[in-house]
Amino acid sequence: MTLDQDTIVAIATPPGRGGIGIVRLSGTTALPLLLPILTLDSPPSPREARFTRIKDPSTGHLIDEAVVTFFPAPHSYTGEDVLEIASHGAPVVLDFLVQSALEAGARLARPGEFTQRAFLNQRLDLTQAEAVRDLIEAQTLHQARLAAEQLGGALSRRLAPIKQSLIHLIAALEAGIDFAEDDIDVLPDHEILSSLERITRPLQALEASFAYGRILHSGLTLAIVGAPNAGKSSLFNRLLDRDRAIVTATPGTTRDLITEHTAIGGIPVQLIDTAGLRQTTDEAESLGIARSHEALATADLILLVTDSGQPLSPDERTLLESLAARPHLLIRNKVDLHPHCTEPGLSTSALTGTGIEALRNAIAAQIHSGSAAESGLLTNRRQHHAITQSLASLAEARQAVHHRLPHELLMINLYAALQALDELTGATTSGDILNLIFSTFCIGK
Ligand SMILES: Nc1nc2c(ncn2[C@@H]2O[C@H](COP(=O)(O)OP(=O)(O)O)[C@@H](O)[C@H]2O)c(=O)[nH]1
Ligand SMILES: [Mg+2]
Repeated sequence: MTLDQDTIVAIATPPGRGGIGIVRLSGTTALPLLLPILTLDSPPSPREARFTRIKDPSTGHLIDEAVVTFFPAPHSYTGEDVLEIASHGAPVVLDFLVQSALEAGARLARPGEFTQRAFLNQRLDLTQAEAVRDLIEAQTLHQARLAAEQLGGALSRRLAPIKQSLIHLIAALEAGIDFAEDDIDVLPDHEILSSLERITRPLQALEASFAYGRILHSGLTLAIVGAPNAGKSSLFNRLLDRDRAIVTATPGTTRDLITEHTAIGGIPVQLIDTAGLRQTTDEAESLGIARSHEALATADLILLVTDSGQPLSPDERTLLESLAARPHLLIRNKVDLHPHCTEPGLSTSALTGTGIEALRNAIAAQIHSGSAAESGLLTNRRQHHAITQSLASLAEARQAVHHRLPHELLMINLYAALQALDELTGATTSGDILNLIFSTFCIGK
């Protein structure tokens, strides 16, 4: 993918009316293109906010007041000359600015093209470019913080020493191959294997971070299951902070899955209320129960709600045992009726609110468990794919050493492992992958 020389223009603020709207231009003619419609008596100094007026050159009429800021290359977001005009956020004014730039020779920016140029001018690597999108799309402050870390290069920094070790190994082996005739010792196998081990171990840790990074990035699903009348719908409403699901004293009220979104511990959570699990001859209810089982099978986290007034039923015991290997919480609800309940599990009262805060904390703890303040996580499939590819090539490399295959074959695996890491940050990526990534951006970013 190569950089084109066009100057691009787009409205950088969201569609609609606002106090301020910003039009952004990037490219060598970013500044001169719009000078004719501004009333500046001298060109703006670099990175200085300058007050100006916008006029229609054909009539001389004033249209708006604005603040312009000029960021000369290379110290700008894109690495090119960038001009930002902040006018009042009237769509007609913003359109006039864009139209004027187009008539003067700019072209409309494609979605994500500003960030794409930043990448092509090496202002950002690919993981950082993805972080720009994640930051814009963040639903919680926690996600924004994670994206900001990645924008700051957390993942690239974590990767750098691993990549460096791999390059070192390749260089050592290349030297061994090139100078073989000159009697330079090739690396002994055990040293190659221990180098491979030093590269593989941190990559495996990185790969494992995807389980948590994926949840941080996209949120998780939490299914509330249990026997009829245990208080599932009441807890669902409590966690949502509103009366969404119907609550009655009649068992079998909830017959379909009810799904709503909330955030717990800074993570977007898709809450699913389910039909109570029991034997029934009612057709609608049994279809609902089938859906409960599906939700139970696919949820990232399960709340098993039980009545604290009774010991666990045989069905509840079986269900609890089947959840042993999965993230789950056992809830003993209706403690307002049974304040002396000493059964294991989290005591709650969906009626009075007792224990709900503790439940939220327990859910947050489950979500964040085993991920102590790790930074530089893999947060999307593209990144995860690159790491698994690299690990697969390293495993082949290990096999090549074990089978005492010629070093030329080992090298092929090592280069493949390096290339996969390059793709993660975008060092040598094909245009197709790039287009795919940037096309998911919105225009003006
Ligand atoms: N006393 C008391 N009643 C509750 C509590 N949670 C739910 N209930 C009542 O139990 C009945 C069933 O509640 P519901 O949320 O519909 O249970 P579900 O069938 O599991 O969804 C309703 O009459 C609720 O008002 C609680 O913590 N304490
Ligand atoms: Mg219900």
